[in-house]
Amino acid sequence: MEDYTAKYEGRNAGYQTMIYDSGRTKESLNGYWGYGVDQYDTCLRAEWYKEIYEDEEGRSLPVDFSFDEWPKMKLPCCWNLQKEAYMLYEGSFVFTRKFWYEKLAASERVFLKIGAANYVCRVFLNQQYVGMHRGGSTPFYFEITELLQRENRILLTCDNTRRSTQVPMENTDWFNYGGVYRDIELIRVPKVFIRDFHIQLKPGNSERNIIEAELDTSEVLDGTASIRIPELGIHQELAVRGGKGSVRIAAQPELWTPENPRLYEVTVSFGADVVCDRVGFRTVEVKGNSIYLNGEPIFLRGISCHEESRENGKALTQEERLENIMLAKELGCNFMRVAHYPHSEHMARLADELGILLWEEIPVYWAIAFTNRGTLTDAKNQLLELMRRDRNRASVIIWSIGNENADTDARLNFMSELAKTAHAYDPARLVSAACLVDSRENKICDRLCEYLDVIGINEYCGWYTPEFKKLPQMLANSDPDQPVIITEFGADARPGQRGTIADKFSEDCQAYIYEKQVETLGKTDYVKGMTPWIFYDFRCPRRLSNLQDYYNLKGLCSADKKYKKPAFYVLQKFYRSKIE
Ligand code: GCB
Repeated sequence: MEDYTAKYEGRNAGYQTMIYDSGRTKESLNGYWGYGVDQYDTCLRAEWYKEIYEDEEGRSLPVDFSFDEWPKMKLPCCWNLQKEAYMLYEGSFVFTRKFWYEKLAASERVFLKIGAANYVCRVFLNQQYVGMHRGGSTPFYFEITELLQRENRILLTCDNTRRSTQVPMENTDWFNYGGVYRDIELIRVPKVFIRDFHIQLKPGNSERNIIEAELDTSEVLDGTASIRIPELGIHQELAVRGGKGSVRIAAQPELWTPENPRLYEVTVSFGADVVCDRVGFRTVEVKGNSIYLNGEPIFLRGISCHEESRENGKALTQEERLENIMLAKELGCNFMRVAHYPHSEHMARLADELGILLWEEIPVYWAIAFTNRGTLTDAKNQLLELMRRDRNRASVIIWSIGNENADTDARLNFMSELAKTAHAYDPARLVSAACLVDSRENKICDRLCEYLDVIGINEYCGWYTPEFKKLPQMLANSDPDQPVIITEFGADARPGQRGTIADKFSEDCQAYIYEKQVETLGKTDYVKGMTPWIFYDFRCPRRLSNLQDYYNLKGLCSADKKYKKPAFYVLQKFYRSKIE
């Protein structure tokens, strides 16, 4: 039982090692990879990646792997859905393939990007350990320039074991899919390249006529970058000093809104490097109990959503994402809470294109190891990776630092630090968390609120809290200083199951609870939005009744999204009434 992982603990990819990749050409390593189910982590223990087939004297040695003859799996995917035998497997898989590399420019540098792998992923290239990443839902990058040859063997170990110190910890109310489930890509950049770029409408500027941009280069040097936004007639120079530069540009962009999701092509160049992005300009702020988008008060007509489909688990196709947004629009939404962990970056890009505001969240869920420093480092890193990935997305207006965490001292220390981190990194967006109601006082009273711009509240009056009247009482008892979004309410309903309003798991009971909820919440001034739980039914290992059959049935739609339950129409009617 030697500590076989110790030698693989260094070289962690994190938010600091991310590179700006928007508009860059990417060479896909998706496709068929050989794989082995490595339940005992023998690849790491026995260093398979070194591919030692002979001893020093040339005598052949027995090996326990067959990299080139292994069965193949098409990555990215969730392994659980590739074979029945892998459905409930939690542990390590080894993935490997070969690829060719042709150097195109003498000084080019090459990065490997993995969009997401759940949860610990280690990367090996040509018999060398490259590095590791922790966190199941954010992208990570490694520079591999020095290790590349003409023919390359890449090997990934991916371990989705649930652990008490991880983020999330062992116990969640969703399925723990395993796999390398987002794109795997190579990115070539010039020797000196744009490492990071951020652009936005200056917050707090009531005229909305100043665009701010900042840029980091890969080396500490001086030079001049240029920013072009042709549709605004902008061609602006930006002075780089010591690898950093920022600029303010007078401009009058058409503002991005859900109704008019106007995006502008932005091209940035520095030396031989060019990146580009499609960016919307808008402001979001809070004053008193209200939320303002571009200076106009807004009610957030939302819905919560997991990143899941019946066929593909978390590895959604672009069509499935599009379907989700279109269905949310049909419901009358202008807002989605993409819970409880970062969804794919393609989701935020689509939301930008199609006009849906987003609440993005990290999986600081329930009682994680709040006293563990390593856990805080991990959570902070996931938060910063998410923010760095999506901070040019106009659709994203709220960063959520967690969900349903009991108000203890340890949690307050942990999460207030996350809130401060989020505010410091991105002062232009709102920071929130989905908080619990103080059940003893039956009111909104959470010490974390002081650190938040918007208070998220999960309440299940009519469902887990059987007495519905507790909801109006709770709302009357509360006097929050900030706007409140009811981030969860809901009830389970098995698709097609009819009954009385008192019959749990019937559509009638669910629809009735929705009616009572929207009626009550709609009358409460400081409630400035809601994201009921949840869009469609989802796989959940905690739901073992015969009716549930391992699904959480709080969806407004069935898991395949083909069927809308009556509660869908209740919410739709309410949202329509909100569009004045
Ligand atoms: C909650 C959690 C959510 C669960 C939901 C439920 O409060 O935030 O993750 O799935 O309740 O259905 O119980």
